[in-house]
Amino acid sequence: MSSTPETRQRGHQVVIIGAGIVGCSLADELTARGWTDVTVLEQGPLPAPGGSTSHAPGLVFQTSPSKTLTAFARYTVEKFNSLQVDGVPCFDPVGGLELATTPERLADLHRRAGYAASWGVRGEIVSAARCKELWPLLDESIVLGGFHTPDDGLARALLAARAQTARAESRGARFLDRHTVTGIEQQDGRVTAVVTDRGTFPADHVVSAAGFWGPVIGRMAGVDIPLQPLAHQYAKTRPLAELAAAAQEAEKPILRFQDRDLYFREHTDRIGIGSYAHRPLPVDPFAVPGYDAARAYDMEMPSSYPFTEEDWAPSWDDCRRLLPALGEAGIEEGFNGVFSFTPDGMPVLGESRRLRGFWLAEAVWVTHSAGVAKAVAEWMVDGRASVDLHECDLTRFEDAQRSPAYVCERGSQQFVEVYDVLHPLQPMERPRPLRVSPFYARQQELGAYFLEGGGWERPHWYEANAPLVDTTGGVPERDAWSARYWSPIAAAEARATREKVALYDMTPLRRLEVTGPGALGFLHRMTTNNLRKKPGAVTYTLLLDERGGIRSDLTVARLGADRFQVGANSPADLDWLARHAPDDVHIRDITSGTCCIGVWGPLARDLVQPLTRDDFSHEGFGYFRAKETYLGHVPVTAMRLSYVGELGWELYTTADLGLRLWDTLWEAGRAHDVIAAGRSAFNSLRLEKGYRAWGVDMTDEHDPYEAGVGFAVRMDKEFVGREALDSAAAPARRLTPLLLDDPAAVVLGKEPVYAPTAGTGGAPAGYVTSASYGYTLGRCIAYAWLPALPAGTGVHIEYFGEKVPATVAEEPLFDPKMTRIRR
Ligand code: FAD
Ligand code: THG
Repeated sequence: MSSTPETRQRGHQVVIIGAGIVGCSLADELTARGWTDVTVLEQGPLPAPGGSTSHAPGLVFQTSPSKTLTAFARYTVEKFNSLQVDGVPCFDPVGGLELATTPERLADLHRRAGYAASWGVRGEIVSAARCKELWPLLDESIVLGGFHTPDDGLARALLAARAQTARAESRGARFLDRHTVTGIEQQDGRVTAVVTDRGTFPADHVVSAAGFWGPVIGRMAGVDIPLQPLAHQYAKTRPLAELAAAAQEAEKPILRFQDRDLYFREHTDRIGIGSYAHRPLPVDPFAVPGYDAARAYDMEMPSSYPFTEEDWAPSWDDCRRLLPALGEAGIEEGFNGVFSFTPDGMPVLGESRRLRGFWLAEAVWVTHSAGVAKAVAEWMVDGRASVDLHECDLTRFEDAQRSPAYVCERGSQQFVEVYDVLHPLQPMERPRPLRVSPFYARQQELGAYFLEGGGWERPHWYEANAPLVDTTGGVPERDAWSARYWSPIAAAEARATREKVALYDMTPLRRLEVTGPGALGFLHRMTTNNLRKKPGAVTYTLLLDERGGIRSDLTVARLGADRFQVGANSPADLDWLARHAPDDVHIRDITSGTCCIGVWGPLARDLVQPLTRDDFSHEGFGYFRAKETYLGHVPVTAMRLSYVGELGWELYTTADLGLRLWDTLWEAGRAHDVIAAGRSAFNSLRLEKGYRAWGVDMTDEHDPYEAGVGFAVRMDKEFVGREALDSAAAPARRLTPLLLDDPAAVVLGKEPVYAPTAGTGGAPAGYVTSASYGYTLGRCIAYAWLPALPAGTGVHIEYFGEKVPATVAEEPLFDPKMTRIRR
């Protein structure tokens, strides 16, 4: 191969840092795809180099609230089931059993059974007696029930690493142990080589699969890797008389006792016990040495610290309570093993924006390792993975979420909460507040109930609106779970928006400024709708990838000939656009320096018009138009659109003038009974209008037609993804609106949906994406991915194990003629 810079940029020379389970799996997946020029550099000795993989007890519980994580785990199980070394299989499908000893946990297990069904994992809720059958050592008198997943089990992580190493080597990969990476070389924003203590290795692509050493490798590359290493206790009992006859390494299901933050597995006649019950034990990755043969006598592995008895003691009592036989045996050995935690508990994957060719495959459990490796290999080779990765994409962290202080605090909290019963809306408690809009003081005065998203404090409702609550029974009572992070005030705020006017803080909505002579051509080519409109036009349009999958939905406002404001979703949008932008286009994230208020409701025009000399009439300021004007003293960019489906405007200004804008609107609104309204009402109103939320209702796994946003696609122009849509088959599945039959019933999202004619072998036909009570409709709305079903079809949604009847509805559910918005 010639080594001119041009060809090198397109080369496939890969260096993987780290030969733990992730590095080895990735070498296998890359070489399987024809990228065979792969070098794996490992500081420790193979085959047990001393990272987290070297002592992982290998429990694989596949079920997770995340569809993507569950898909990773399912692939890992499938793959490890097919691998063996010298006749020893890499996976033991002993099954999994999660126990409930409290009613809250039992309810949560039903919810987890729902996730399992939604994402395709076999599992059933079982009685305490059945738990005892599966695990005879249990004291079933403290058990209320369990969740049994027969396809879960034990991964032999080191063996699986070896099996995958052998396959990768047979295709040309090389594994070099005792090579410590000390530097990453780069030129013009691309990686060029990896430096080790034993020479330099040229590379077109470098993947950091260094486990909890990730931040150290990141620093060499100038890239933040937001993970926190924490030690976690694992211990083995002495041999148990009850297991003396054991012939296998393990026979009983892997066991979780989440109520006491414990898990268990068999090691032939011993029991292995892991605990998350102790205080977080953060470890500084910069202070952890690599494997050192000379020190191996006092430190077996760099990732294994001495057992701290005092942290173990309280858990031991819990262990004996659950498994009384342990009392006789006692603990033989234990250690504090280190692995990675991220601020949101998800892996960190993808190519750095700062350094092209530098990839991360970090913070990955054994459970997800093969799935992650497959996805990253697809991403590197094909430009995209076959599953939606937005929850794992390293770009998801905002600047304010990458400080070491934040990463440590949140990572430690993830450790604490690993087994907690977590409500889908439950925010972390610290560090808060981190990001606040300029209206924060006013929101506090109005009694805002804040939740957190993307580091932002976001009002969900305002106690000040409590007097507006309908006490005549208009809003049904809720079960205890769905009543959390909810208030009937949301209903009142939704009604006030439909009847009068409300202010919504839209500041966290991501805003990009796109400027330059090439801006129009660039945005037109990158997105699906027609953007060749005069300044003043706003367009709803889609970002697709080459395969026609929805990367995002955007609003693009043309504010000047060469000046656009883009309303976007995740930080990945900025990354994607910046990657594709030619030199004459400049893209800037202006979210933090600006703010936005949505003024929506039938009285919005009466509120805003007196504040400006500009014409805000329907004729003077049409739907999906933008104007730069003044409201009182405040320069604003006004856009006439509304995610809640009412007349009104999004009003943008700079952060310094935000408070003044709020006060101006508030004063002018008094005459119209203006209120401030929160996200809870907002989400209800947008679902009534059928507006999709990217990342929840649709992702890059979906094309625009099945997602119901085909109206934003213009096939008479060129755009990224067009070819794929040309050949797209008629959609077999659709994002389908459901209305729950019982006006008092609610669901929350991610529940399985069963349809009479679809789904096989008792499997669900699909799953819910978003759900909210529709206060105007008087029914709960649930959007679900389902096979095409005619309106009127009866289905049922499983909520905490209960079958909740629902009916396929016709879209949009509210104001189909758009009479409320276009007037
Ligand atoms: P590692 O296995 O740590 O591999 C990274 C490699 O990179 C290391 O070998 C290291 O030597 C190498 N490296 C680092 N820096 C350099 C450098 N500068 N130069 C060269 N090489 C370098 N997960 C589960 O799914 N189920 C479980 O039951 C489970 N239990 C666990 C119990 C304990 C006690 C612990 C500690 C972890 C457990 N985990 C479990 C987590 C799991 O072990 C890890 O998430 C996983 O092994 C990480 O794999 P990895 O390949 O990313 O990292
Ligand atoms: N405001 C702005 N930008 C945004 C959003 C926003 N970008 C990201 C996200 N939200 C985009 N989502 C939508 C979804 C629907 C609409 C606007 C943004 C919408 N749709 C109308 C409809 O479907 O009938 C109009 C579509 C059209 O006329 O083409 O209003 O909240 N600034």
